[in-house]
Amino acid sequence: MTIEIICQDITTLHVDAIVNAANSRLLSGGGVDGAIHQSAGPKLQEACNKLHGCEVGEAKLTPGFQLPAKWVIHTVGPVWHEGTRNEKVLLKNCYVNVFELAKTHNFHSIAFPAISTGVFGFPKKEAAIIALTVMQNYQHHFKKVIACLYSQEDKTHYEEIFTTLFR
Ligand code: AR6
Repeated sequence: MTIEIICQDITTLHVDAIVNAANSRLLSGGGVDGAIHQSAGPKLQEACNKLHGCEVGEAKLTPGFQLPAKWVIHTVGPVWHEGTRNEKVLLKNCYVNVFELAKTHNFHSIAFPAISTGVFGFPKKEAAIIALTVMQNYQHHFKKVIACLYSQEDKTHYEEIFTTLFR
């Protein structure tokens, strides 16, 4: 099985690329973004500053610097506004554009956090369905696709949704 669902700090993973749930200015924030910048060191922000921001749903690449991951793919998830602002399509675009970028660079292993489900308030179930559906569509291009959750509860939730979608 190419898709692995794990509960771990994404900054500890030895993969080709980890995905950052960033903001549109690519300025180090809180959550997983803050953790990634903290572990990568200040060169990550310098690299981000050269990218001229990132639109919601887009994906941009930097090195991982001091991270065990070689690369960071930054994407900006939508802020949840009760589903009134095309949030589901925008979240899908994040996963699709990250995978397309990863394919271009021939990455073999990639790990995603649950984009938009923290500060940005996207409902976890809907976000998991979108994430796992796109992962399923792209997994054959990769050796390993990791859904990296940050609590045991979120991991269990993902596993249940995976089972209902694909088994
Ligand atoms: N490893 C894996 N997952 C994590 C980690 C970690 N170290 N830390 C948090 N999570 P969030 P968003 C999970 O808020 O909702 C930032 O300020 C967390 O439990 O990081 O897309 C940015 O600069 C949650 O499930 O991202 C943006 O302004 C998931 O990561 C804004 O937050 C996403 O939560 C982006 O908000």
